[in-house]
Amino acid sequence: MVSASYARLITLEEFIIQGQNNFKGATGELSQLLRDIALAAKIISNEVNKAGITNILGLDGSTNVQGEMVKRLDIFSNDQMRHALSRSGNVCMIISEENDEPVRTRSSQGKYVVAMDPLDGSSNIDVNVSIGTIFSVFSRKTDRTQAPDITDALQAGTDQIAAGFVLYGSSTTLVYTTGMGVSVFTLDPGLGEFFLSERSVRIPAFGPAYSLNEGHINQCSRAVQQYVKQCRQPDKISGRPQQCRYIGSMVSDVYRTLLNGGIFMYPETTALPKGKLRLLYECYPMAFIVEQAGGKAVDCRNTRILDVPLTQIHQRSSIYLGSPTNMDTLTALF
Ligand code: AHM
Ligand code: MG
Repeated sequence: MVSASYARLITLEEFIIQGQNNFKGATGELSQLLRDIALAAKIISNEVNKAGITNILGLDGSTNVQGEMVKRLDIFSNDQMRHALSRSGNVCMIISEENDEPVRTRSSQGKYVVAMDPLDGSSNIDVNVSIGTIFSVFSRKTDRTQAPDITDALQAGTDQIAAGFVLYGSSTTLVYTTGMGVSVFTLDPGLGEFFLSERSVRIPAFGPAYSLNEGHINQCSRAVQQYVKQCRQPDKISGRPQQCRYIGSMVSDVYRTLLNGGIFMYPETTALPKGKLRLLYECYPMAFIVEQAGGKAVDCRNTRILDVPLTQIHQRSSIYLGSPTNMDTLTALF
């Protein structure tokens, strides 16, 4: 992506500062938080890229040549994100897929709460499939003079002030929104610098693909079965059947949907009546990003994901997101 002229490229740092300058009353704390996340992303990216060679060297849980126990990458990513988020003192609480309970940082006066899936899709590492980090940022509800509590953790999707994900793929890509559009950055691994690759991403109004674990189709609702059946027929817009594209790694499937359009679904099934994905740190942030790009995101009741109430930090939800036209076709069947 980065070729002859670096001069015209905007670094993540520059972009964050520009955004901060355009926002009256900004204190710089959110900017610092985004920088901290970017730092953790670089460290995780570096480690993910070494995963294959680590396996060859026999470091996956066994003792390595330096005598250290190598942690699984998802634990490593959780630790890196936690360290990064604790650096600046701006985060008072972290909710992670890897931790049963919300974790209070040492900065009890910190202004923000971050929910995250530090390494989503990690079961795909062994087969070299793209994986990612998903995050969601909230302002705390409690007063800064007191310790954060569960009300800080259980916030509404519409309370998110920023959300994003990092995709560790053929390149490392950081996608985020602060509610003013979606921006994409690509890591130049040689320089260790994220450069702006796309600003104000818009999801195509219609896309030619549907994405779900079709192996579960017989366990899905009639609406989903009917939609998939429809996708297999030539559609009115392209005259061709839709493509089925499913990586099984949410960050990758959502990123493709964001850029190329289409629909991504993780429906409720008879085996998983509440769906599989987690509302707080998978569905909320992806829904925020997709909406900011002009798309839609709902659950199986056609409730906007950002309006689905959160009652438990690890709560699951069904999710359907993507291009408005594809989404309207699906939800008409609900
Ligand atoms: P994880 O958080 O344990 O990695 O699980 C989430 C992942 C998503 O990335 C992906 O969309 C989904 O699980 C795939 O599930 P399935 O294998 O059931 O299709
Ligand atoms: Mg996950």
